[in-house]
Amino acid sequence: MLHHAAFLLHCLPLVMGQYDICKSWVTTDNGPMWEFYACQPRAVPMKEYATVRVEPSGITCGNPPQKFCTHENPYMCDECDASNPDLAHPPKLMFDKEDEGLATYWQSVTWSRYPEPLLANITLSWNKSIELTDDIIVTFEYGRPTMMILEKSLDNGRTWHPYQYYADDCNETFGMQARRVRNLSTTSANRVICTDEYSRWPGSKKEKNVRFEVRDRFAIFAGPELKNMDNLYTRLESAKGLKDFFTMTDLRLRLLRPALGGTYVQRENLFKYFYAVSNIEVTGRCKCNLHANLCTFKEGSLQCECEHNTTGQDCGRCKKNFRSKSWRAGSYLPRPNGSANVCKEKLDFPPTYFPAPFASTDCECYGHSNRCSFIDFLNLVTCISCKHNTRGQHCQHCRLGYYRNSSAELDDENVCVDCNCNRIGSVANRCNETGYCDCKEGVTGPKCDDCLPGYYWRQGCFPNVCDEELLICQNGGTCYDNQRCLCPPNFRGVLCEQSKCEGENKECDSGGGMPHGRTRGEGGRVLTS
Ligand SMILES: *[C@@H]1O[C@H](CO)[C@@H](O)[C@H](O)[C@H]1NC(C)=O
Ligand SMILES: *[C@@H]1O[C@H](CO)[C@@H](O)[C@H](O)[C@H]1NC(C)=O
Ligand SMILES: *[C@@H]1O[C@H](CO)[C@@H](O)[C@H](O)[C@H]1NC(C)=O
Ligand SMILES: *[C@@H]1O[C@H](CO)[C@@H](O)[C@H](O)[C@H]1NC(C)=O
Ligand SMILES: *[C@@H]1O[C@H](CO)[C@@H](O)[C@H](O)[C@H]1NC(C)=O
Ligand SMILES: *[C@@H]1O[C@H](CO)[C@@H](O)[C@H](O)[C@H]1NC(C)=O
Ligand SMILES: *[C@@H]1O[C@H](CO)[C@@H](O)[C@H](O)[C@H]1NC(C)=O
Ligand SMILES: *[C@@H]1O[C@H](CO)[C@@H](O)[C@H](O)[C@H]1NC(C)=O
Ligand SMILES: [Ca+2]
Repeated sequence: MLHHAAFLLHCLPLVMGQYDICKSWVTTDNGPMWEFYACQPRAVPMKEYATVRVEPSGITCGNPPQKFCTHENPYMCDECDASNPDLAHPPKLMFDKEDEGLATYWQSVTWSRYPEPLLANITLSWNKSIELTDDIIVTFEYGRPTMMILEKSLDNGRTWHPYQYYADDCNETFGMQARRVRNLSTTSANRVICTDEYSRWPGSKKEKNVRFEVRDRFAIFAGPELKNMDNLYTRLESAKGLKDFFTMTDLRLRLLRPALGGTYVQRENLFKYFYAVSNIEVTGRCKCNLHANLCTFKEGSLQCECEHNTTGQDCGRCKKNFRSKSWRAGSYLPRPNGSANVCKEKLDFPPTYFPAPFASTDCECYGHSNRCSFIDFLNLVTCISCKHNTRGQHCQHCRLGYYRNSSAELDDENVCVDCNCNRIGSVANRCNETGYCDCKEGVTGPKCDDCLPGYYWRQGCFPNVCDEELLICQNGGTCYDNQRCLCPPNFRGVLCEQSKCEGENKECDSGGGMPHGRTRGEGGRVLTS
């Protein structure tokens, strides 16, 4: 029976299939080998791994001991005393296990300095990127704040971004229209909104929770029951910034105004205005870039147990000697097992080029070569036989006649695009970073296959002989293909500007313009330049 239970426990994650295994030993036509999958750690309550800071100093009640009362009954009062464990309300009570019926909570001082605002920051830091998988739920005792901002940081607290605004009147408080996450669409799923849902007093009496709605945002893609996870995972991979929206290293609650219990602050009883937080629930997982299914808490910090020959706190790098391709995060796609995008070992270095300094240096060729050689007198390692039209020490440049596709990754096989310059119109098959070729005189267009105004194309661009603007055929001549004027019989010259009756052709009559015998031989001849 026990054995059976253990077996079930082991199998459960496989049945759920939410990217919980990183590799499996499979038998193929070529014998047994590892097959790799995208994998991620399980979602867990993350509050247990956070360090918390409450600011400003002196905001926690009880030092000195202080009276506080409730909104429901302003005569029902109690005392906060930091020196008495039964009456103290330190920050750690926001993270303890709640016994049923008896809430333990952090509590602030009361608003005795009204009308100066009562401000408090509660900052949770993980010193590690984590990804939310469920709603953040902050539980307030004695009423929810009427004004609050949830902020997050992605860089261990160096920069902060608003995550959600909360107010009983969003427009008045933050100049934002009140919205509901449920009303967001696929294109606005990562929009930062202001909501009044958790801040109005009538609801505040019974309801204690303030939420950051992760499930509702997921539901925009996966449907109300989160049944269509395929669509969610596809979106997470493809929609810009969507994954990052649910990622953070730190979270901060900026408490800006406590519950008022009505429309106005009663100056004569400021003892009933304060913040009290009994729990902060943050459900998520370590971000391991889909390269680990385990995350451990060692010496006070979270660390992915990286697979796929990756390393780093978030498995964000390839291990040394596994950098024949540049690092890539695993992908949720294709469903159901995703792509592992493992780091590959660098292969077959020509042994003759293998002196000691080489081994300690990387052969990084962005996947365009797996061979390097060591150049002794320069003391550097360089890729050799770069493929895919690349060149350079790390195959990081494009060969002459190719240009870098700026929207493709450096390790993309198609990163170098043929300049494809017109052979006749261009000076050489060479182009700049945006694919523009160097054109000969009179030629234009990205590929040099067009003529500038005033030029016509004929195995290259030649200046117009005639046109409609500057080089107009005269004396009734007509312009043919910009190349020549078709002149009336009595005129000649490039632009038909010369009368045949001038000079020695004295036999022409000046006014006539009809062909005479003398000119018959020339009849129909057109002049070209
Ligand atoms: C809370 O944090 C913000 C930055 O996010 C800072 O500007 C503000 O001064 C802090 N407030 C207090 C009371 O420490
Ligand atoms: C944060 O994590 C890094 C990497 O694990 C560790 O080196 C550093 O000491 C940690 N910092 C703090 C303040 O815990
Ligand atoms: C928002 O507030 C401004 C002034 O504070 C007001 O002019 C505007 O009508 C308000 N908008 C809404 C939707 O209430
Ligand atoms: C959400 O959408 C519903 C239906 O479209 C609408 O009645 C409601 O006013 C919207 N709520 C908010 C806060 O925008
Ligand atoms: C590195 O990857 C290879 C397969 O590419 C695998 O056989 C090996 O076990 C991996 N090594 C580590 C330390 O994960
Ligand atoms: C996904 O992984 C499971 C478990 O390792 C494996 O049995 C299954 O064949 C894989 N499916 C695909 C489509 O690769
Ligand atoms: C550049 O790369 C992007 C992304 O791979 C691709 O969609 C696009 O077609 C490429 N452009 C050219 C000119 O090859
Ligand atoms: C490439 O050349 C074109 C045409 O001369 C120019 O418009 C473009 O700015 C150039 N691009 C770069 C990156 O120099
Ligand atoms: Ca508690």
